[in-house]
Amino acid sequence: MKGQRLAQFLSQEQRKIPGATGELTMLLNDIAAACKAIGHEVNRGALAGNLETVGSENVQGEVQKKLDVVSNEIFIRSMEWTGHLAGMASEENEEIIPIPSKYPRGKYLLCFDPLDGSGNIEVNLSIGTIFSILPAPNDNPKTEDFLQPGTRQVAAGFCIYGPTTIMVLTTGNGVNAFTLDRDVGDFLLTHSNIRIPEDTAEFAINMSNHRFWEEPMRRYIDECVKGKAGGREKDFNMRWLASMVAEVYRVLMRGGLFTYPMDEKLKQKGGRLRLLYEANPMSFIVEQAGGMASTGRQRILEIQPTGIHQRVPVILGSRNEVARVVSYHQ
Ligand code: FBP
Repeated sequence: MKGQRLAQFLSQEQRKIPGATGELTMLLNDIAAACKAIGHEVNRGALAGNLETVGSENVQGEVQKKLDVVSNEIFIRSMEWTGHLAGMASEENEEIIPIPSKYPRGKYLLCFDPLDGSGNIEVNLSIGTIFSILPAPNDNPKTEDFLQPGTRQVAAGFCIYGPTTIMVLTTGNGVNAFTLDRDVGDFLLTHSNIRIPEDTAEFAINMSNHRFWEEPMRRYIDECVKGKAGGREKDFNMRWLASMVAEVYRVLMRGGLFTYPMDEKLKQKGGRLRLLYEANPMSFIVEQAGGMASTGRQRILEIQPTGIHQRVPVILGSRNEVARVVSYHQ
């Protein structure tokens, strides 16, 4: 019920799964603790010197902010000792991250983007941590053991560091959200069984790429912009927050269509957003909340990954609008 502590909610959910060992429950509680620590650093911002760039570039060729590096370190150090993981993959690390031999290993793999939306750090807009949990085929995983389609995810979630810090979570039985109560230092259930409205009049896209999009996406967005004057049954509103966690959270709260589609500039790379630790966890959450997530040509969760940093086009949100975009790609 509302106000329930995250640990109590997870324990209750665990009891619904016959034979559950409690490993996933403990792992999710450890992830929540890591997100609280990252949120603390995010909230300190300039006061902790966290807004500077560190001059290095990550595997994506993106200039790293100190907060990117700090968040990545916090997540790795908070998770490696837990005994629930056989390995990790991070947006900030080129190779998979092994569990140090001094720590026990567990039966899960953890893929994560420690701080998504980092372009928003110095302008004080919402950013977040995204994570995806896969079964580990063995306790000494190689890179190819991470290359599992999103349908294999055991759990996924994100923590958004905004006016409030909110953890959104699915273990395959619906989507729930927990707001951090700073007085007691705990995540409390505030949004139960979140459902995305099937229809929407709001789309989110970076319009400056219009001339680079494929024709089906140009057609869809041009129709939305024209609204009733262009043949749609309603007029549309637009949002673009340059922070996937913030966009997806808004879609969960009031519906919408979020997309970072394929474009000419990104063709070589395969898209903007990464499959393992952005598109897959967000698609799992969106589908669990009654929405739809596609590349335009394929259900995202069914993509067979070819690399841990593989990028894909993303179109997700209110089912009827995503279905329309998919139909334009046929
Ligand atoms: P990072 O993980 O490097 O932050 O990149 C992902 C992202 O910030 C998404 O959160 C967001 O939707 C998108 O890039 C914004 O891209 P652009 O800056 O081209 O609008």
